[in-house]
Amino acid sequence: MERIAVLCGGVGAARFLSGLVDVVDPAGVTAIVNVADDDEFHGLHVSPDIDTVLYTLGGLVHEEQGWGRRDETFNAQSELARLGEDAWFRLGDRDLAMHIHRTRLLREGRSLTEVVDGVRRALGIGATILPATDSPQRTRVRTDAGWIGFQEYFVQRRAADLVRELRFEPGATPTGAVRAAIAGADIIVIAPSNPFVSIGPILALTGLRDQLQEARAAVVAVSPIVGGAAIKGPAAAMLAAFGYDVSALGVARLYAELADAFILDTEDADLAPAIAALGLRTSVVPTIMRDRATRADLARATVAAAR
Ligand code: FO1
Repeated sequence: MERIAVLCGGVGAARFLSGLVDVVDPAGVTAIVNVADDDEFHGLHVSPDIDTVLYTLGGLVHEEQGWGRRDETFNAQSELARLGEDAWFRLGDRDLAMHIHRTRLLREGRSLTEVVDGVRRALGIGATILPATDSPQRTRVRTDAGWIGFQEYFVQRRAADLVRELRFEPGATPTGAVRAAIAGADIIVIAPSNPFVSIGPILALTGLRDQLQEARAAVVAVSPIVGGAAIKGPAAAMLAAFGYDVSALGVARLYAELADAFILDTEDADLAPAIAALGLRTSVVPTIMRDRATRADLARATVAAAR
């Protein structure tokens, strides 16, 4: 059984993982998931990227939206708003059960790693799902309105501000389980997630970048940018704001030191020579994950690129 560790953000990574567990033994797959998007709402600990991965692999996700539960209702949220609570971060009734459960266990002293593993088992998921860290590591975003929290930037202000600077709570360390997954992996994948706010916090964990560089496994990165646009979210705007090409080549430059191979979309085939010139093996394949078949094809191409 091949052991595959995948560095993950939310929606793009979750869709990628759903294809991966279709084509390899899920028991060999470990998702290492960003937690710098985590925040507290109504006194509850919310872990958006972790939950997106859990709901997707558990078959519970709202497919079109990419996050949250399908068949969701928002009765509790309406009542909270009636009581004067902030309601800009929409928490559904089914989703709330997850946050209540997680918050209770964290308050009782369990680690996020333990909590997520319990949920994974309850949802019948075969792959291992690891928070990248059990330390607090929240992203702060500097905009012209000053420093704000990630969800304030992303959801409340609809990612409309120009991002001047990003900071992750310092001192966060990868868990022992994350370090072991990277050390033991045959293949390491950087999922098609935002390089700055999803993969960036994982790479910022103490010692993690060095561990990846020293890993015996091939590292394969999948571009989240197709035809100069992000499939979802503010990755394109952030590439521009930080002075990178808004293209798969811009992403490849960010990962050139870490990765051995790079997967880009057929639409961007003309960028392959420039990416190869960075020292990366390139694979040009369809990367837009429309349905189960295209997700599985992308996963197969990614595994093949590692060999
Ligand atoms: N994204 C939104 O755009 N609006 C929301 O109201 C919202 C609520 C929400 C609740 C729980 C959850 O797990 C995720 C939620 N998201 C929402 C998505 C999420 O915050 C972002 O997609 C990620 O943080 C970016 O990876």
